Amino acid sequence: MSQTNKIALITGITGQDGAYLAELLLGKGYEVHGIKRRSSLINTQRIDHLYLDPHVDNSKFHLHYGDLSDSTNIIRIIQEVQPDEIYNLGAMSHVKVSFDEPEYTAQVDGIGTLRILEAVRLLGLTKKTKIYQASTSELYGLVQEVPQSERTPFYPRSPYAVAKLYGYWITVNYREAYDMFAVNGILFNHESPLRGETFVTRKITRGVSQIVLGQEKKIYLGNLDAKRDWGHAKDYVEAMWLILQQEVAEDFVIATGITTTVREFIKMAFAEVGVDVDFKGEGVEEKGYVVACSNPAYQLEKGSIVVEVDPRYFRPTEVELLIGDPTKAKEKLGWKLKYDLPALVKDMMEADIKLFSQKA
Ligand code: NDP
Ligand code: GDR
Repeated sequence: MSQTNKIALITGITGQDGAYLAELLLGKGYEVHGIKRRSSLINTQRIDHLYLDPHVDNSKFHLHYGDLSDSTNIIRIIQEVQPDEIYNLGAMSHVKVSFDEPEYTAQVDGIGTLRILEAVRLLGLTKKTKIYQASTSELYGLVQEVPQSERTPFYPRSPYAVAKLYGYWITVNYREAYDMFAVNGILFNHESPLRGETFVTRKITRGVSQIVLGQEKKIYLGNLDAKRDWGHAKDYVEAMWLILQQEVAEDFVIATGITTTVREFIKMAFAEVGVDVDFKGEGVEEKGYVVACSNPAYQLEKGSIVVEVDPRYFRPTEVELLIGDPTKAKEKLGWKLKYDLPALVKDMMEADIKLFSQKA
């Protein structure tokens, strides 16, 4: 692998994507700086393995306290770091929670993006620093067309998506107004063993693991009909990097091109550990039950209910169907997927079975 002496700054470094991206860039020889929020408990579990004692010479990984709601620290950190590349991954990223915290979400996900762009402009770094904005398939919201591409119109359906719509357009505007290398990756859902515990895939792989290990009886979920285009976060951070290595600043859709219901994901997760699950009933009465368990390690009774619908997880406005068209990314970036959905489910299930076996 070719080595570089570039400097990258990552907001949201303590999150799923931040952790994988930091690892990827360190592997390429980058000096990596990350912005982390102060929290009352340590929140660096996903990146602890990358962190060397800062007192040791030649450490290429540095963390700075900061917050996207505070322009002054953003300006100060960018001035200190003088990054070649900024990856703006920091966000209040939970769609359902954004209905409870709409103003905060707008501040961080929308205006936070402006703070990064404006800091780069004010510091005179427009020719030096390339900026990646973490845009999202949630921008498409209410279905206008499928599959969704760079040309599909947006129709956001949550305070999160509306805030990200501002982030998308302000990035395009700064690119056009100031000739900055500022680009959007419109990423469809991507998951991994590092996925936050309250997103649906991780909630399922954790729940299934706890159920088969006898630690829980059921998983309570919301809309089982929702369809998502799920990929692996490791593949998606590779795309972020490729997008910033281009000569021309352009926006890209990153997706697998395959969509699957939440219900099907549940079946796949149970099947991974040898449990056949099916569903019966309609709407809030729908239940998932065990048809058969072929794994002698687990004692699951045939007919036992393992999934129930709880309306508390429904959203006031839902995004029913996402399916992305990654043609442009494949052709222009040469981006390739290493994980398909079965490989993703396998990776997540193996990690969660291991995690909860240790807790037993
Ligand atoms: P996570 O929720 O795992 O991580 C979000 C990161 O943002 C965390 O490091 C979090 O810090 C940080 N953060 C939250 N609020 C602030 C703030 N006020 N100031 C600074 N940092 C903050 O998200 P992902 O890693 O999954 O996603 C990365 C980005 O990509 C997000 O912007 C998300 O909206 C977007 N995205 C994600 C997709 C996905 O499927 N994963 C798809 C498309 C877009 P802390 O650890 O302290 O909470
Ligand atoms: P999403 O991801 O909203 O697509 O946003 P999430 O995993 O939260 O929901 C996906 C779909 O599953 C349905 N669902 C549930 N969701 C959660 N969280 N919990 C449940 O119990 C549950 N039951 C059913 C949801 O209604 C939804 O339809 C993610 C985030 O990472 C965003 O930051 C990112 O921009 C988008 O993906 C692309």
